[in-house]
Amino acid sequence: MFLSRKVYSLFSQKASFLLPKSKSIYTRPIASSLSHTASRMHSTLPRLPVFEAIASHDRSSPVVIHSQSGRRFTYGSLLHDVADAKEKLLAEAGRNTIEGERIAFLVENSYDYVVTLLSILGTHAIALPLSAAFPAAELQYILDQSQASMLLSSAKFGEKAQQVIEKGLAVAPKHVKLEKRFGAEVKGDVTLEECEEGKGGMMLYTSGTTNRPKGVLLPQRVMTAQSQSLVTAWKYTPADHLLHVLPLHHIHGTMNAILAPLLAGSTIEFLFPFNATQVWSRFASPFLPSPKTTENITFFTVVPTVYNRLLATFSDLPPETQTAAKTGISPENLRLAISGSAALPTPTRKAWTDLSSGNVLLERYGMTEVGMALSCGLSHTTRLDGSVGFPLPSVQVRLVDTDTNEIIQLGEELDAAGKERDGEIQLRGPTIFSQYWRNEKATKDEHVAGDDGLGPWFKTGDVAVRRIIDTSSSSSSSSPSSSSSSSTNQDQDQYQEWAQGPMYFIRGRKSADIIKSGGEKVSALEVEREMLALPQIAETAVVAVPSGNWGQKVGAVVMLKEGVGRWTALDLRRALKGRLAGYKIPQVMKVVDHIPRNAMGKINKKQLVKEVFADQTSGDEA
Ligand code: MLC
Ligand code: AMP
Repeated sequence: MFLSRKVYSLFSQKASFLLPKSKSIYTRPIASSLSHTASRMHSTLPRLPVFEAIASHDRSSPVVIHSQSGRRFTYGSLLHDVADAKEKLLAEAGRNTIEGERIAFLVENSYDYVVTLLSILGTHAIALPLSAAFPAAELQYILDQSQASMLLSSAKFGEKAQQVIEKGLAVAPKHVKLEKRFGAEVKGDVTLEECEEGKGGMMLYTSGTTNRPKGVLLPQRVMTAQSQSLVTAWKYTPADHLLHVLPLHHIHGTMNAILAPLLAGSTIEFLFPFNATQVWSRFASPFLPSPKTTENITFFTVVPTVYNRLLATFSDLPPETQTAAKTGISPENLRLAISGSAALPTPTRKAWTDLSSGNVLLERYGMTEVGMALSCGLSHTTRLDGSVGFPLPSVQVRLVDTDTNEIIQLGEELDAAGKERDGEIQLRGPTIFSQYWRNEKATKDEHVAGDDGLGPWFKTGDVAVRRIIDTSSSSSSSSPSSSSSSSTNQDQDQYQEWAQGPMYFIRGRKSADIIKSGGEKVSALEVEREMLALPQIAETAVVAVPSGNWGQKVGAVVMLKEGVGRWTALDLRRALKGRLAGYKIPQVMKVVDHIPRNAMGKINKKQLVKEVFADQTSGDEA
């Protein structure tokens, strides 16, 4: 099956600019750029939509900027570097094809990361980005479970990669140290060759209802559908300049903040790891009396914790930076500020609106398995407090009553007593993942058959209500207490067909075993598993403790083994370091004599957290 036109047709009206304008095969010579690496005279890439899009953008336009050093790279050099990296990858593999193989990589947030990701897609392999912040044990689990054939590393993470593969793996992948790229010297042409859909894509590991993370396979066509949906909805353009502060082993940092901007020809500026003062300086910079750059940030997409941190540190900035930063984040300059991956607290939303003179955060809802599913619209009248908006283009959504298991039809949002009906969000369409890697059971368990012959639905485990709200006026609000949406004189108050109709409001998750801390998903079962391996712990329950700054904190209720003396949260954190990623390690711990269980032996975690952590729900509120 040929990939290209079929996928495009879904979006042909709204995103027609994504199509290359002229030739069907891209052979235009590309202008030279400052560089050190000479590219091959003639190289090829498969005609995947992402490469067609990159090839169609202005070659001199910046694709990546390293914020700290100011180094910049163009779309022209990107295409050549990717083609070159693809050839080198195949040469390292020593095989004609690595289609469908998992190629893991440890590369810092940079131009090199973008080149590496795309070069893997260029071979029709499956790109598996890893986080260098993970301890070796977690990375080893991922490499084993995915059966990765290669582990690519940048110079910065060469040692870490070596340490990971040295021992403890069933079969070690081939370790390949990547050369630093400086932006290819563009000498010849890059030809896009017709191709079949292939077995390539991206795989991201996510924690969930099982005690070990699962590999979520996003085939190339799913990646295309997800990123095109976002380009249509949020109207990324070549004029957009995105400030990127998120990790790159998650859907938020990759799909929303790399692949979608690449499709549209936007600029991605990396400033990682997140540092609130540096981000404020960057927003402020173009508006200072002596600016370091004149390019203002137009697009920012982060988790609520990042907005909390920014708000908490604003008053520490010098007055001149404060004034300039406020201009930088005003609706006139920052076109779109998005919040997602966890619920946006009302005080955070309101404080940002006030500080930015009316830049209302756009909230959206997503998941590794599905990319983005729901989003408020560009029009400020559709950004309601507490709402995650409407189904994004090409996404089908239904709510299934959590009490009766009935589909909540449109117009049936209230029960007989007039109470709102909670429903599990179920999704289908071209943006949904294909499988949990080597885990048929989980894939099957998380889907439910449709009764219309149009395919199964993915059960997200998130619970929402749907409300019919009049968004036609700028004073719409979801509740009497919510701040009204102020419209701006920007080109934002525009009609978007997909952003109409009833709106969704997330209520929580079905499972108490999934915790969201600072936008990171944590499986309580996974943490319990590691804790029970410690010699001090007899029994434990890991729970979500409400937190203003983090959304939720990982909390542990612990029964110690007999004879264990004083054992504190610090001891626990120390013991788990090296076994679990830092954000999974409980931030708070309570030692108890007894953990109550019901007749079935189950712990009611929602109840337990209220009893045990009653005094922990405040104290770090934003
Ligand atoms: C870091 N730490 C955390 C944490 N992040 N603890 C709990 N929860 C978190 N999220 C711990 C570290 O282990 C470390 O502990 C200490 O805090 C400081 O670490 P840091 O690296 O300096 O972290 P910090 O800068 O504070 O990071 C906070 C953050 C980061 C909010 C910037 O967590 C982040 O980038 N979160 C976003 C994650 C994300 O992209 N999620 C999207 C998933 S996709 P110690 O003991 O070592 O000092 C998804 C779908 C969708 O959800 O809809 O988008
Ligand atoms: P992950 O598995 O890391 O991709 O996290 C996905 C989960 O994040 C979803 O299942 C939701 O529980 C949560 N999530 C994402 N966006 C939002 C949001 N805007 N509001 C509330 N929860 C969200």
